[in-house]
Amino acid sequence: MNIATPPQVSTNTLRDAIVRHLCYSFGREPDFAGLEDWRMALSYAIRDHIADSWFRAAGTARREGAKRVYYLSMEFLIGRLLEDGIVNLGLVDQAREALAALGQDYDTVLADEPDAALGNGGLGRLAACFLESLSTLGCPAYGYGIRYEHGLFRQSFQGGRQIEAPETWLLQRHAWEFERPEALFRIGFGGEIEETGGKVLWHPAEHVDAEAYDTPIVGWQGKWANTLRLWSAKASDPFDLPAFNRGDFAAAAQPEALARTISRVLYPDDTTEQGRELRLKQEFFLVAAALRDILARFDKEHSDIRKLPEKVAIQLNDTHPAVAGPELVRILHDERSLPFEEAMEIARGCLSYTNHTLLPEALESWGEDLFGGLLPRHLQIADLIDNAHYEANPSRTQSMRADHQVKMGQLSFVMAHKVNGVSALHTELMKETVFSELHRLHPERIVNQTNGVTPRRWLLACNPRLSGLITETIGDGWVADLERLRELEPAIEDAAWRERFDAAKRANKVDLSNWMAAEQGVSVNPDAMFDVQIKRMHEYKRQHLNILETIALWQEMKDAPNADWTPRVVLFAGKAAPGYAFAKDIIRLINDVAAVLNADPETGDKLQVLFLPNYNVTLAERLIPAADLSEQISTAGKEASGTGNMKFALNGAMTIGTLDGANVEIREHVGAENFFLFGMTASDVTERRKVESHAAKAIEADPRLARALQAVRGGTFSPDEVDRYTHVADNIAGADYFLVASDFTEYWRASREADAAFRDPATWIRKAALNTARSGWFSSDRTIRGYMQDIWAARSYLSD
Ligand code: CBF
Repeated sequence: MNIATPPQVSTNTLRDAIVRHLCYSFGREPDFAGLEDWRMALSYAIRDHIADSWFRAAGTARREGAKRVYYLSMEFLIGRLLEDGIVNLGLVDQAREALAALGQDYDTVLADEPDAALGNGGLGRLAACFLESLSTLGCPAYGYGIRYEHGLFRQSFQGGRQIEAPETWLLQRHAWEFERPEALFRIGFGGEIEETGGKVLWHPAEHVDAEAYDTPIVGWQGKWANTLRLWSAKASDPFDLPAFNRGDFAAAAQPEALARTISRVLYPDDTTEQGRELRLKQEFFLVAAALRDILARFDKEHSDIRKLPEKVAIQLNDTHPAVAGPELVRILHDERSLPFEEAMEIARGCLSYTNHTLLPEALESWGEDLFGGLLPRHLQIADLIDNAHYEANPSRTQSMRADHQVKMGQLSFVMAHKVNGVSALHTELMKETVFSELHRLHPERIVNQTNGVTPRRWLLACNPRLSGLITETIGDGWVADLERLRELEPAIEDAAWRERFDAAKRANKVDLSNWMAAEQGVSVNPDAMFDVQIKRMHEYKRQHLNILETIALWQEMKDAPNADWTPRVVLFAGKAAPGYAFAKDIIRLINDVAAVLNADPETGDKLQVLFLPNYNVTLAERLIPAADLSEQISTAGKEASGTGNMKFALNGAMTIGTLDGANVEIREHVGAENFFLFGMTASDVTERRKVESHAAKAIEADPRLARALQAVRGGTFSPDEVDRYTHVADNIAGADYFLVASDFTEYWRASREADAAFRDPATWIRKAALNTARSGWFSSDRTIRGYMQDIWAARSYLSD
């Protein structure tokens, strides 16, 4: 049993450690050190303490022969790690003072760290929150992913248009990883299958090496640290010497360059066949390396492979690592000689799968030619799994092998002992739609685990003013037990306390305004309502609904400029997939609208719009504490959960939202009266789509909507190219699959309710504070406990 206490580190000890690392790890005398040197030296000084808890945790897990949880994910959106480490070790004051003693500013040094964007959105950030909670709870775990050289692209705007540039986080020095050249696995692709003497052997045609890089992830108070192990691709035969000696230097370097392609970029463009093949290669690369590693660890500690499910829980984060099913069966059957049925049972005992979306285009499926070409034995095994599964069931409407495809959602379902959705609504929809037939066959398999967020990063660290007030009011027990925020409720009834809550929010808004003035050159009014929509750009998330409503508001303001309007600053941030033209057009439209509205002398002081470029974890940490209104306006049934919605509520923003994903549960927790609800439910959406010309009818019924759309169509925001947005207006007025028009009127109504509530500060602050007090259930600690109990049968190794 691990009875750890947080490290007791004085300012002087930390200062000396910083100087020692500066001199002896980086060869720099303090007088000649630059910002990056200071950041690295501080990181190493902090990392030493993290490593202590990491060694202790690993030792405990080994000694106890603990069951390990393995979280396989193509994305880990970890962001910056230095502040996380400092906060979790309880060393904020010491670090600040130690740097000050050395003539350095704490915030400046922390801001030098690159934001590791090894993910795309919610699913990747969730994986990062989960790792931190697994450590906080003392559950032995590994995250397995890919060490992409280039994470999600860097976004900028030119003439309002999104421009993508490669993300280069590894060009700056990275303090956290340990290279593990000894943890190297050879991964095969393609080739032939040989059947001899009742055995099947796979002879891959091509090989690439996977090398591990480990990053320790420390939990609250440094009591435990788990490992994020990222794989980097290297050539198995790095250098073609004969080619080099012939003078063909390009050919000599080719094996290395080709191999490295696998871990070069997150989400290669998969509109080409080569791009799709690379993506499947990445997925298999991750899975094969992780399984080899897992089995090597198991073999060191245990001798009977049949015990695998007792010691190993493997979570598939979405379908991306789904090929783990066939690969584990292949290893157990072909390499370890277990009967096929038994290999399947053991694999299923280890594997579980989280579904993060029901959008058909996001549920991966691979053509059998591509799949079989790259993984010939796995295609055979997929067929065997499919046959075995459906032997008793003649209907195959949801088979994983149909239309010459391998369907990864169905494959994951069949190979998992538990399948979970990420919010109550989403889980029910999984049962009713994509997995209905499989659910009928295995009614016990689908369970719900509503997402959560780590309160260490998403309240304690990112919002020191509010978290300071909370700790002063109820003590610091909430950090590890977030439901204790409920103890704030009596204080919320005290006007003086509410004023302090409001002062914290206002100071955050002033900070954000100053930052936006410095970085974007736009001054905004910190007393206006900060209305924020930050997330990936997607039609189902309906950023276009938000901007249409903003246009309609502007038009009404111009009709009556002297009326008592609630001033608003409408903030957007988010990246569009490079190949998603419509989403990119929405970005441009928002930027064009911003240019017109912000320059309007009649309304510019009441309504401003700003699209902040390059949305990432760090920007979210800056925006969320300053938000008044959180926009969660997806078409009902489309957002599996959302996690931004939880972060906003926790930081005292009110939600305007639909009954979608975790919004439903947020509203139940914070109270219907503290949430601006609008729009159709998931079943209304299905019905509405059946109504002929539903969009045209909605537009006809709402002159505001008609006028806003006319402005978009008529070039009000694109005078240099009048028909630039005709197709956007046509889309909304036409098929309108995401029901922007049909939800507009209700959205407008809810938005005006928000305006009215904001004009009454006493009421607003109370409601906002109740959002904080009642969001404790949305801690990822609660979610992870749910997985440990209902899915992994894993336990904590901390004493309390
Ligand atoms: O479950 C985490 C998040 O995953 C997504 O981002 C995804 O990638 N499918 C969903 O869209 C979110 O709703 C969900 O919160």
